[in-house]
Amino acid sequence: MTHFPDVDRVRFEGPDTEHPLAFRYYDRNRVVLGKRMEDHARFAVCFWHSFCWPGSDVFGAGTFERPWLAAGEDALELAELKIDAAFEFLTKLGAPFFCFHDRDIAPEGDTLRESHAILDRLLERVEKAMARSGTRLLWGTANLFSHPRYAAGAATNPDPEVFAYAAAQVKHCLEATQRLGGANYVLWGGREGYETLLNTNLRRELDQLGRFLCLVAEHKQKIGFAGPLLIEPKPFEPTKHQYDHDGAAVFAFLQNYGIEREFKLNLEVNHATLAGHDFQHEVAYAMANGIFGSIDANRGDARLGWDTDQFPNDAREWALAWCEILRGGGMHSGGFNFDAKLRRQSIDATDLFHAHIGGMDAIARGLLAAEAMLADGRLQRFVDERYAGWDGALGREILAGRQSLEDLAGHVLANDLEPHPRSGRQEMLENLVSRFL
Ligand code: XLS
Ligand code: NI
Ligand code: NI
Repeated sequence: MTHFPDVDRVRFEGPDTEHPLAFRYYDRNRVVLGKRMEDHARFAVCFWHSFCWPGSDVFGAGTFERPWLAAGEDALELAELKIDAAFEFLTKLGAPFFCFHDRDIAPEGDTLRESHAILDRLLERVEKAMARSGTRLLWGTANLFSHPRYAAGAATNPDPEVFAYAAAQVKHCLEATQRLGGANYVLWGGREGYETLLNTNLRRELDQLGRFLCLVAEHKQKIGFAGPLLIEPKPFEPTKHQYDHDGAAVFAFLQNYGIEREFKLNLEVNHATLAGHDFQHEVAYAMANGIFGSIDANRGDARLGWDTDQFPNDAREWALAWCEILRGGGMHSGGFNFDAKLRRQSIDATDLFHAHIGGMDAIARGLLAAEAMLADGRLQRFVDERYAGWDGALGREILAGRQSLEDLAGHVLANDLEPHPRSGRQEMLENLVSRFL
């Protein structure tokens, strides 16, 4: 049985092809800076938006007709159908990875024990599909935000019984991720935040979240899960104020609880936008602090202030992000997860292909541009020269801590020194970037 009869395996045909369902830039075996494109980008398809979300929004019902989302059918049979459809899609698209929440794969049972059992059983089907297709798991995560029990948060809930329930769910999902050979495990603080301080004890909630993350790190060590734990920052939505605001806030939080070496970041483009940052900033900040982990590659809309989860299409943005990634040493265990939704009117199953192909091509094109920019070297040289003074005698003395405020005052006053401003050349540099696109 096929769920995508209109599409065969998606192939690379180059920039000039007229075929709408072919790659123009993503050529998985092309070697870029000593590595195959596939191993650089490590693309992943997500279960939740692509196979669980029916095309609903706050004003209206689902618009997609997907056999595996049919209402009133046997929930387990539908779950199996969904797994089959997802792996047919992954195989035809040629994406090497997928990502899932526990609840994307398995419907919730009447008790947690039952939910665990349903998930374990369905994972057997997932394991077989992975073996058959050669698809790997980029990361797993527990859904700690959809069920009404989590309305007031999971770890940051005022009720410790909810904390315990969330802990049990994460324990099971981390172990399931390990069972599937997952490369990372993600924690997105879905409702770890608040709506109003009128009913919130912020100090307590921060300590609860810190304790929760310590427990997850301890369990990871205990079971020997090999990949990194990743936190996905987001400033708001669903709560008005999420604690994991952005990369810098998460890093400070982790340091406060002494666990900054236990976690890295899963950076989402749309979340960076919501936090008021360029995505490139979030990547650079994470790289600078040794906490870069992985990427959720969905973009927002410049005028809409929410997580529109659109597929990426801006190669320039990706070229700049790739420069930071490549300079920082590459993706390691991370990858590019399409945590992205079709638009609600894109109702055909084939639209899933158009969306992912476009996203993979935009990111691949960005990679090729970044390769050329790095090989050219002018951008890097400009920055290096701009800071060259810090490699000179004065700069090194300051950074080594051998200059007090008095020393520095003496240095300037003794010779009446006046520094000479130099142009930052922003427009020239922007023009230079354009030449590579
Ligand atoms: C929501 C988040 C979510 C996480 C996984 O905005 O992006 O999809 O990636 O729980
Ligand atoms: Ni995400
Ligand atoms: Ni998001």
